[in-house]
Amino acid sequence: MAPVLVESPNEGSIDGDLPSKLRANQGTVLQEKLGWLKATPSSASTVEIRQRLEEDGYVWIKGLLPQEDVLDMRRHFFSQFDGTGLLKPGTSYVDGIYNSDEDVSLHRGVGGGNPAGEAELRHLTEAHTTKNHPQLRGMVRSVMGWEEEVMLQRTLLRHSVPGGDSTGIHYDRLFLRGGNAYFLTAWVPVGDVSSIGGGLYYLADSVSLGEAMETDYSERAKSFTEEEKISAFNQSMGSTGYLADHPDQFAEEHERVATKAGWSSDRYKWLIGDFEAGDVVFHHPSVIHGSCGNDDPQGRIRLSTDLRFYNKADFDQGAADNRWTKYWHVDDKL
Ligand SMILES: O=C(O)CCC(=O)C(=O)O
Ligand SMILES: [Fe+2]
Repeated sequence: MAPVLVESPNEGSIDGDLPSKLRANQGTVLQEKLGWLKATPSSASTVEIRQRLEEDGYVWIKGLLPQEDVLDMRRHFFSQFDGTGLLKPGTSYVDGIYNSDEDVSLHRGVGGGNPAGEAELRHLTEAHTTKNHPQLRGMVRSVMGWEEEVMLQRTLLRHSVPGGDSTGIHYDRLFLRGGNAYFLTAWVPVGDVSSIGGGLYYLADSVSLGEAMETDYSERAKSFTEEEKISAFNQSMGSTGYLADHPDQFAEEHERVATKAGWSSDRYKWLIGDFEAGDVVFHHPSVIHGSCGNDDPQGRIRLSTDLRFYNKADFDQGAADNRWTKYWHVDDKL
């Protein structure tokens, strides 16, 4: 699909023109169902940041990490793809511009399918330098009020190329049912990501809906084996573990639970943002989200990482999902 050209507000604000539509795999979301995510400055008080996370299910913190550190990682990541045809010839690593002569299906990364092979898999898991950033770790502790945090080793680095598939709609608990403790996700764009450039989009006010879906699932899963109960890929889920590929399909296929939870068809608003290098979005285990198709007007590859944190006290008591304490692998079925 040709890129949709829009004036990008790139201010991380709720103002600015929304794109006329958003692509998400086989579906599109029209402007009337779109809205802007709220942005919070990194100087906001802990009380305010906690309030955003509690009320909205996410808190998008502007400029938490020094931009140069994030851009160094982007530069390093793409420098490892020399000879793979991924980048447009003559462009720089840090820009990460996709070589549109390439067959999209060869460069799906983790965000839009599986990596092309072992070499790419190695690049995806090794080139990871923001995860131990002190500002990031400090923010996790202060938002959550934890003395010490544990980051799960299964950290993902996902690149999604223009025209490729995007991450289906889900809430994170679906994939981390192997522990009851609260965990916090940090989604870190590694480079700027425009509002139609493949970033995350969230269903507004959806924590309670995610929780209702999980309760409904537990009832349906009563007769499953213990192993099946915690798997997102069990007999009651799709083959990908996601709830849906795109927003309309989500609303149609989950209407029964949504109606029971008091949702009417006009309530669905999908929130997007113009993310910049240095921003971090933290989110709740039950907030419903996915990533949109990458139609970036400049052809930039969306690169991001997503990290999961538990309170060390919970972790030590065995209340975390220990299936995620190993590096990601293409066959790990998580
Ligand atoms: O980056 C993506 O495509 C998906 C990330 C995600 O779902 C998350 O951070 O929880
Ligand atoms: Fe997620």
